[in-house]
Amino acid sequence: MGTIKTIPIARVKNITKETFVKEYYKPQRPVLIEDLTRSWPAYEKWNLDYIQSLAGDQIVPLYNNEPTKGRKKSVVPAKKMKLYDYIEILKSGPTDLRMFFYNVLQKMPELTKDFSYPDIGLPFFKKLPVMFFGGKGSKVLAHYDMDLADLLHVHFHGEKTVTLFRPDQAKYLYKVPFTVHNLETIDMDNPDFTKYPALQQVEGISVTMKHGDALYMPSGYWHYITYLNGGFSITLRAFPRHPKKLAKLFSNLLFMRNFENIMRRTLGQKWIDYKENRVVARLNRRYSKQQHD
Ligand SMILES: O=C(O)CCC(=O)C(=O)O
Repeated sequence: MGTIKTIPIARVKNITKETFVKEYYKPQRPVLIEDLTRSWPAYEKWNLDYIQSLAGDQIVPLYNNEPTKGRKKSVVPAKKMKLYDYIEILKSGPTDLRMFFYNVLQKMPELTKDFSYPDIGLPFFKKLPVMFFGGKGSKVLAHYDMDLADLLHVHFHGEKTVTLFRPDQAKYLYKVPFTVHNLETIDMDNPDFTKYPALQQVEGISVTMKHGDALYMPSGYWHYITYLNGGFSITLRAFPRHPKKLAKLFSNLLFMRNFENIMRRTLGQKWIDYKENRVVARLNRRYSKQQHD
């Protein structure tokens, strides 16, 4: 067992649009902006009680850390329950139940009054603010967002640690082919370097987010997340404009997930095992060759 190598993230306050674009957006460097949301009504209002009071009756899909097996689709909810009941679980202690990509405009449009899109040079797509919820101890698998958006991710109520990886670090992360995530058997908080030695080479950037902190994650950056206690986040996204990235975005959205689901439906667990064994063999072979060169 071991620990992933990380350096702390850059942190700023009072950042201007010019500085953000020059120092972070253009060079695609992540940064934590500590005071960006202080003027949002959400900074005072948003907590788990408030969300419960607004939308507690909604039935929501919840996901856990169990890998989906066999012929099931790659993303299927573990449970469904009332949002009120789920938030009670979040308040009461450890759980691996998470909710993700909860569409604010469709599900809780009232919340749009409580935040604004900051004028920092990111061309925000205002039709898709989405929320994420997690309980103490829940973990988000290392992945990058398949739409390759630049992300502004703001956390509320509790604390969570986020570890980011530049896109060029993917070669050490045991990415599963035809997905955007790494192997579900890897615990990035306590990785097994005997089974997955290439993880010793990866370099991450780490941050603990507190209520109201805004994290800029550049396009294609990998991230894995551990909730330290129950809380929730909102992600605002800006789509890429470069033709090469747009082509990748469309291939990811139109082709990759459909292909993966067709292969799972037809070959089931054999397909999953084949891909996973292949990626482990390939990365471990390369790692051991590098050690002997
Ligand atoms: O915070 C989470 O639960 C997941 C966030 C995430 O993966 C994202 O915003 O892309």
